[in-house]
Amino acid sequence: MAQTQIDRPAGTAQDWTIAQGWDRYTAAEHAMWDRLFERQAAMLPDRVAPEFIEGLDMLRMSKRGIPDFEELSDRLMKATGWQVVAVPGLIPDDVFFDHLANRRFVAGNFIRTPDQLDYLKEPDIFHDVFGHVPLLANPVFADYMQAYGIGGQRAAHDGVIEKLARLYWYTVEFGLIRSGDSGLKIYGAGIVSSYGESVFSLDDPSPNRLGFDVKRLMRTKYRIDDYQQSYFVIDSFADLLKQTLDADFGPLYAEIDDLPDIDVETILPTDTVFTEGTQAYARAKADA
Ligand code: HBI
Ligand code: FE
Repeated sequence: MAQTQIDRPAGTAQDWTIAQGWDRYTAAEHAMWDRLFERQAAMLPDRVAPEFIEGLDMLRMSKRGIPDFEELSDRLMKATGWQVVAVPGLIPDDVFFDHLANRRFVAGNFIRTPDQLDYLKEPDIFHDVFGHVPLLANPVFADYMQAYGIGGQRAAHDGVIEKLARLYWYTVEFGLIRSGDSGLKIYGAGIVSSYGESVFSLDDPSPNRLGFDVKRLMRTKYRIDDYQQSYFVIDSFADLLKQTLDADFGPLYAEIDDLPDIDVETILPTDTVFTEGTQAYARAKADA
């Protein structure tokens, strides 16, 4: 996440965007999208926040094949004023924040190959579009993403960007939500786009499931190489937006600046505990 320097590849615009090149996708690439889509669509209805399914429907994402960003942006623009633009891969933090602050979501235009079905290092179009875009059709979540971008633009120095990246990680990428009486649901794009983690994050006894708290999240380390050891549960998207906007980031950093980082599996006395995880999965992996 908090990166030092990436060079802008030839052929990218000043803002790192490129043409999606929808006409260039092969039949095999479209088939890969359909395969991933069908696998997730079959298991998500009981597991995902209803707002995600509403977004999928509103954006007509069940249409076969890799979505065309122009068509997707037309629909999204009508719903919440967001657009989807293509980039070649990870882009520098400041450029990323600038896009979000202007309600543009950046998505990789490439799709994983069959040997990368369940794990890849750089986010591909399935993660970026299937995982992230449906919730951008929700007005409250759409505002949260923009607020994050604006917060990022203000977060000049590195230590602070790291804290902000943790908030993004534990909400936008790996967040859980309490959904009425129906219990915990997933909404984070990293979970929603992952077959294994869609099950693990909700059903496995291994990870902790803890109440959301902005300052706590900003101090919590995270892992990028495997399933999370702790997930954080929000009450609603409105509450997520409110807590972040109220915090206004600035004063918040000062408050937590002297406090130590929190390890991935720690439960604090002040945490709201939905599940105290066994951590059996992570320990078995560590011993292997
Ligand atoms: N670039 N394409 C892309 N996608 C991301 O999710 C992304 C990025 N650059 C930076 C970044 N995320 C994060 O480091 C920020 O949230 C801090
Ligand atoms: Fe992502």
